[in-house]
Amino acid sequence: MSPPTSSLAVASSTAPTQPKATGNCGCSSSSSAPVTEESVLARIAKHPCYSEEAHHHYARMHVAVAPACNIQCNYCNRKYDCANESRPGVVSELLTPEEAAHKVLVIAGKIPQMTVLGIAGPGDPLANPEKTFRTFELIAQQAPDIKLCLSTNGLMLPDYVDRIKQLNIDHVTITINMVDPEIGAKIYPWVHYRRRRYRGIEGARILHERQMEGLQALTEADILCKVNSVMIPGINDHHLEEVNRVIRSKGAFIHNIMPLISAPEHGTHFGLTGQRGPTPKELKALQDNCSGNMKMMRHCRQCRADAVGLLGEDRSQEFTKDKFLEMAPEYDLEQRQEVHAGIEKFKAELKAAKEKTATQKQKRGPKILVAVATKGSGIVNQHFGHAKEFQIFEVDGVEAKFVGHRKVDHYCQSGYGEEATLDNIIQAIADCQGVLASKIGSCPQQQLRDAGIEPIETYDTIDKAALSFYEQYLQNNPR
Ligand code: CLF
Ligand code: SF4
Repeated sequence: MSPPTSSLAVASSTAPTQPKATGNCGCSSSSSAPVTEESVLARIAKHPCYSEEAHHHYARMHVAVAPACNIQCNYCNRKYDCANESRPGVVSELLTPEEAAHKVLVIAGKIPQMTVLGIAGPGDPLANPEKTFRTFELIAQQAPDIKLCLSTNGLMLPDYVDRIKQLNIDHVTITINMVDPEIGAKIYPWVHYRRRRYRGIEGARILHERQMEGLQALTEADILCKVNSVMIPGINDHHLEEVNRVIRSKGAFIHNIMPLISAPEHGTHFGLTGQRGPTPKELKALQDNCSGNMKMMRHCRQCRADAVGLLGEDRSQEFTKDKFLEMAPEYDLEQRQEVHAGIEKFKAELKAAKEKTATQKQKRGPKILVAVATKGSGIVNQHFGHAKEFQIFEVDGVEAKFVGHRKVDHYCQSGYGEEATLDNIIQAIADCQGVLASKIGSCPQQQLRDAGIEPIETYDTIDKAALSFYEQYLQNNPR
């Protein structure tokens, strides 16, 4: 089995399980069509953020058309992109809606597996409504198969739900870090609303009320809503379980709890005052605690406001403004549909192979973690030394479940292995029992073994390779 194109990425299967939630008042959504699991699956099947499976195969892109913001978050420095959906310390080139549309049409031709256009900054898209909606309008007219996606802090959301619906924007993210304004006051120093600036609890209360109103309105309009929450130890880490319960009750589709990334050089309030982010273990524990309540996103890469490509890769530098303005738009609906059909066929083959393995192996054993070097398509297909991240799978003898990723500096620099980098990689995957890659040099192999991580060279589907490693691991380490 080979992936449909060499540049594609892959899949483990996490089906959405949420039927439409009922509102707080107990009444069900006012949407006329009942939301069946199948219809929701179809809506998210090509969205790499809403579907973990899709993120191995389909790409997204962002256009940075929205510079202004209407609130202040303590983890944001306004010189950079909105940290609600981006890594701090990243600056995107600002585009006009027309430039943005040109960029989308160029990339739709060059990366046909790009299925989603998101607007996520560099400020708040709904603090820049004309530029944001003009961009969406242009794309809807010229590239009708591209899904439209919007990310907002939620302050102005209730005013725009009708327009969002009209434009067929089916995916909206709200960043909700609290449902208690007292906690909110520790995250948001001020909120600018209807020409007035509100500080402290008063501002946080307005933001909270508007976020809840916006979420409820999205649910009633049958728009799939993802909620992002930034986990800030000592401030909202315990509170996020309550946030999770509330957003579920109001109909959010998926919850993405992201770690605070905080460093003094970012110049943010939290960075300068020494507020730490959570450890991977703390983040996973919170995600695990919330996962019984609703579908959790664990594959977010906190990308840039001008991100391009699969979630695990960043091709934005291939499409800087000076470059893409020189390129001709090559949007070709037929060619894109052919590529998508190839991806769907490959996904079906992967699924069948996975189901076959699962029926053969029915006894679940103790769980172990395995790190995987992959360029996508659900295959172990990357050299250990070239990996900029390792995907982490929890394996129990029956299935290999994606549970997160660890970013690393790649070990192989100009053809030579870097010792300090290898130490950092080993630290990043220290809780894994094995690492799977298409090639691993003899030197890193030895050091990985010394650290208790078994190196495995293979080129196979992740499921098959991980389950086969599991068997071997249990034979060598009987419990
Ligand atoms: Fe972009 Fe966000 Fe839409 Fe995705 S990103 S606007 S929902 S298309 Fe995705 Fe990036 Fe995480 Fe955002 S990985 S930061 S969740
Ligand atoms: Fe920064 Fe985004 Fe918060 Fe605005 S909403 S202050 S741009 S992180």
